[in-house]
Amino acid sequence: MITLLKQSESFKNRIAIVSKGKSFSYGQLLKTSKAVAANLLRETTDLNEARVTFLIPPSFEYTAVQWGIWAAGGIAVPLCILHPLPSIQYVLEDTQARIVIADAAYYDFLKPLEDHMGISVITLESILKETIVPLPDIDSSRRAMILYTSGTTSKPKGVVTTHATIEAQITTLVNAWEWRKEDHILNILPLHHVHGIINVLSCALWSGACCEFLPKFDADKVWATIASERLTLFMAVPTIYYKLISFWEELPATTQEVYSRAASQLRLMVSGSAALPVPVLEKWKEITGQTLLERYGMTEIGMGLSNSYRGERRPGHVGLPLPGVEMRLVDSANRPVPENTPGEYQIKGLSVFKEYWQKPEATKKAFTEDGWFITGDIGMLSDGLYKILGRDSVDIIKSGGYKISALEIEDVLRKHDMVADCAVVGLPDEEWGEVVSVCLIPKSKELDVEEVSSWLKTQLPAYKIPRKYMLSAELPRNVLGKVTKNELKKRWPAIAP
Ligand code: MCA
Ligand code: AMP
Repeated sequence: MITLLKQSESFKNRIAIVSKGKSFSYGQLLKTSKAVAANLLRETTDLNEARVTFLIPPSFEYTAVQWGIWAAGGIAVPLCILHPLPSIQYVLEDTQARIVIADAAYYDFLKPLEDHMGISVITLESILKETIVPLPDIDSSRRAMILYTSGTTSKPKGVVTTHATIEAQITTLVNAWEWRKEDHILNILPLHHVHGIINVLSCALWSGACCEFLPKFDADKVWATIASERLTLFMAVPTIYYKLISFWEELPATTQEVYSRAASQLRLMVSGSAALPVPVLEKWKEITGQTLLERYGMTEIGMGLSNSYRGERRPGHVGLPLPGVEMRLVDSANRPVPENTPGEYQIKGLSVFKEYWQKPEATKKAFTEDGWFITGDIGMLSDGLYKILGRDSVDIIKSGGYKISALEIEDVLRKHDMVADCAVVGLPDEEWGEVVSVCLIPKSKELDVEEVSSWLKTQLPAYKIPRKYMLSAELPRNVLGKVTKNELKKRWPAIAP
């Protein structure tokens, strides 16, 4: 049995999960996961890295299915509950999964894929049925999970981690942030990305702590949970802290006082997945007394750099490499750069991913010849701590903590009858970090932005839909004919309607 499951035997009577108003012990989680594994195995003794996709909101059932897939020797592929069918279908095709386990809420949505793709849509109910079979021994070098992340190619790539990678990603955080079994964390993040899956859920379960789920972020419910004073930890993206501050500011003074006092009791509040604006850090400190711990990570590496749990947390900085993470800052010839000089972060260590799923060329390109993972993030060492200055590619946008490829949105938009060409950029935004924005070159005068936007929503999830539109007769280009997106970003306020 993999370590995460094995060691939870010693917490059998502790509460592992609070979900939909019910508490579930580690004993119940293990038992249900084993039933999932048994139902998946049927006549076989080991799934042998078969990809098992699942579309289940954050919950006890999500966790039991994830653990069950691992216990049966499969590769867990969590699907995003916000994705429209074409995005889901892409993941199913790319992983060549034969089955998708669906929460009842998504069963009808997925069912047409059975005829269309020959995939089996399995109900949660049937997979949770009590059964026992012997479970296979899983070596930690085996593939465990595929998470999809956007990059500098149009389509998202599947990031493959092994059980050993996941274990390294978890243990470095458990040690650095001093997780303990008495901890209680609220998860409000989606569970198809590292932040929610590793930093919140898996670190809690590794430690014998309790993870409580809100199926979706809701500022009112988050503040009410903080006010209950049962939380010891909270982790979120900067947009969520921004939204919590906005909500707090609208409350009556007496409620503000109660909420602020309760928030000051937590032992740690962490921000990550995107740059934490200093005004957000300062405002959060003013209303809660908490200095947010900012850290830096990536789907391919787990967490890389972190401010200190016990020492200094410097605004605008991401701290130092976590234990077990080797990091260097280099110039374009891969030579280390001195302090106060911008360079690119490159990472080595046990927490680095194995490969992009069935993309050997992309995997090779992602590493230097001597095995450093090339992050594409630019930063600098300044007075003993590292900071992030930006990315080397204008085609990658971070909005609400989601990484979005401009090229993917452009490719979809170019399929629309009314669009001759387009360029997608991220424009700076206080709340979202960046907002997806598009300059459209119409095919004819009739281009209707509303119609294009509605159609796009059938193709892409809401967080990838442009919020700002501009129509133009042409795109700015350099002498080689390449669109100059930085120029477009600069021009935007002047030429947008
Ligand atoms: C939603 N809306 C947006 C965006 N997303 N508007 C502009 N930009 C966006 N990106 C709009 C919706 O269309 C809607 O508008 C309104 O906001 C509310 O939508 P809803 O989906 O309900 O938004 P929300 O629930 O408030 O979502 C905000 C959120 C969410 C909770 C911050 O974006 C989120 O969960 N982000 C976290 C993503 C994450 O986990 N990333 C980690 C990646 P209208 O009302 O007009 O319809 S892992 C990672 O990055 C690495 C490893 C790391 O370092 O952690
Ligand atoms: P993802 O591919 O969704 O895992 O996103 C990883 C990217 O998020 C990194 O490559 C960074 O660009 C960005 N990121 C994560 N944490 C931070 C941070 N604290 N500050 C700035 N950018 C961050």
